[in-house]
Amino acid sequence: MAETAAKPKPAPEAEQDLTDGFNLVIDALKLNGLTTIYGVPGIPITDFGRMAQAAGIRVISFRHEQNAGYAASIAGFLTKKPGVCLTVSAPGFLNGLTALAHATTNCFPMILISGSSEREIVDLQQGDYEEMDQLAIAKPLCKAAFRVLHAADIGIGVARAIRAAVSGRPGGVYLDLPAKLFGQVMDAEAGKKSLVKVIDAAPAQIPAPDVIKRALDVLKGAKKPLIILGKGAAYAQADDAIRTFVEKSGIPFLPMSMAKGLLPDTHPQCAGAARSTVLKDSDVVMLIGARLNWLLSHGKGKAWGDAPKKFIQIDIEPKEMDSNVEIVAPVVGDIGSCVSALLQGMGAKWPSPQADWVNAVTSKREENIAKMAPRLMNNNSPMDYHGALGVLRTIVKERPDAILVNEGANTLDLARGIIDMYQPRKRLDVGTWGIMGIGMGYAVGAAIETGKPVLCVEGDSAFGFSGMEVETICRYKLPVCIVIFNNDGIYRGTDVNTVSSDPAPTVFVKGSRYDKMIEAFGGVGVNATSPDELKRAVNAAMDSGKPTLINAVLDPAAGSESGRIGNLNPQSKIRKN
Ligand code: ADP
Ligand code: TZD
Ligand code: MG
Repeated sequence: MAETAAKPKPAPEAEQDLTDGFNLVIDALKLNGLTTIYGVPGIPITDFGRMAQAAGIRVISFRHEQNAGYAASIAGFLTKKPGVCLTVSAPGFLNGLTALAHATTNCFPMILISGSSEREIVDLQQGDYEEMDQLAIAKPLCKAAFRVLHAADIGIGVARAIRAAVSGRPGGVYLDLPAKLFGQVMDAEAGKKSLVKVIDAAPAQIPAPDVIKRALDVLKGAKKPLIILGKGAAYAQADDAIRTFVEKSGIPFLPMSMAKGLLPDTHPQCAGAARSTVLKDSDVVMLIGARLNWLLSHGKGKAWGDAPKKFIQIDIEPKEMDSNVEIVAPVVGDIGSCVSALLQGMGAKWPSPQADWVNAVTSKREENIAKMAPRLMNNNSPMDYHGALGVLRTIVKERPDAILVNEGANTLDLARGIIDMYQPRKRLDVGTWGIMGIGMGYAVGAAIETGKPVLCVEGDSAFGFSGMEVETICRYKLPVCIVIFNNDGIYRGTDVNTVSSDPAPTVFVKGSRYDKMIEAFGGVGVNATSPDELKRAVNAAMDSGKPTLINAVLDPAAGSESGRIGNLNPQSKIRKN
């Protein structure tokens, strides 16, 4: 009888333990310690997100891929491991691509993983769902781009992506995973063996002794030396070596924006408040993880004065040397190894720089700080930038481990100058491109990666680029306090269009209440009209850790066009109106 008959023996392949593309990608990421994914779900990666979450990967789901990408990029900067962003094909991929290019430009390690459509259809351009040759489009915008077609190659694909992202000069890597790959099945044991745990992903690059000697000789010959610390120095996490080197040398140092806090801005050698003086008057400049790009006026011209200058540069990228001016002592290697070698080469005694130079820098700095001080204490309502930033400056001083995210024009330039930083990698901002839109992505990434409270100081325009992610911040209950410097527009809220009823291109709805936005998602909204109110609201937010958005009402006339970079803003001399 049927029910008593012995069951047929299962076919050998059914007994076999199987895995597939979904599982292999998850296993490959986990094996390499990549345990957070920032992204937006959809075909073909919806199930992947669920499975990754079930496998213990933290999956942070955003409202727009660009913000997920920025979160991944800043995760890379903060951790030295590639931040992972996951998107769907064509439009999702393109949304993430801006962030991938941004990561590459800023030298942050990041991997953008995008699902893609069927190769056979894409290559014949037959109109597949979300058809796009993503690999070809990504290639010129990142450091490396790979596609995996066989499940057995997933381990190698992920390993190559990791290595490309973090070795040498860090940057963005694109990994293309076609929909069909996820479902490909293979033997579980063979799958496991195919995975690669990347060993020594970012090998130390040690400079030769003669290179170190050359650099120290130039430094020793200086009368007015200057050290410039860039975000590469912050990224390198060689904090102790850098601090010891700077202090032992006695040389004034100038931190670039995201290098602020590597040594405290209140350090006696900090020349942040004497920037124009040290650029102009120095005779030897040592760059540590900073490029001579537009942010440093390319190392020449008016900002650098007429006196001849010698440049020493420490960078992991050999091609960076002589990119703008001659580098008389190139030191190619990783900052940790280079600075340690310099320290060793300095020996037990190193001559301090000449007292008149150090004193000149110190007195300029004290003078500028004293000039600024009274402006920071005003309690004007509506607020101006100085009144509002004065209270935020004190709050950051009292909470030095909080992370500051900052974007805007005036809001950026003035906050950078006014808010002192005390610890490394606490200031995250618009970076090399001066990009608007990093705000909420960075806030989420920083909160997730560090568990620290995050204070975002945002221009009202800047905030608008990523504002919808306040829902994400509320959904994940992140300790993020957003302060919007609301001056009714881009640079100022006072422009008027005299020829039609349309508003001028730089202004927004007057008196907007951004604080209401976060209330829609259960967060705390506050409207602050004076520095006192602002201070109370920020402190309450930082104490409670509750997602908070403070609409800081600024005088619409307070800002200036393009903030501090008005010199880059072309203006017509033959305007008709
Ligand atoms: P900033 O904008 O702060 O001036 P940049 O982004 O222009 O800084 O420069 C950062 C530099 O640091 C890049 O040229 C990059 O190659 C370099 N860099 C990044 N990480 C390291 C590292 N670990 N060792 C040496 N150089 C590094
Ligand atoms: N788009 C992108 C992606 N990046 C940009 N930098 C810009 C546009 C141009 N832009 C700036 O350079 S600053 C800025 C824009 C639109 C906004 C400035 O207004 P804000 O700040 O409200 O953020 P302030 O305090 O009013 O100056
Ligand atoms: Mg504004």
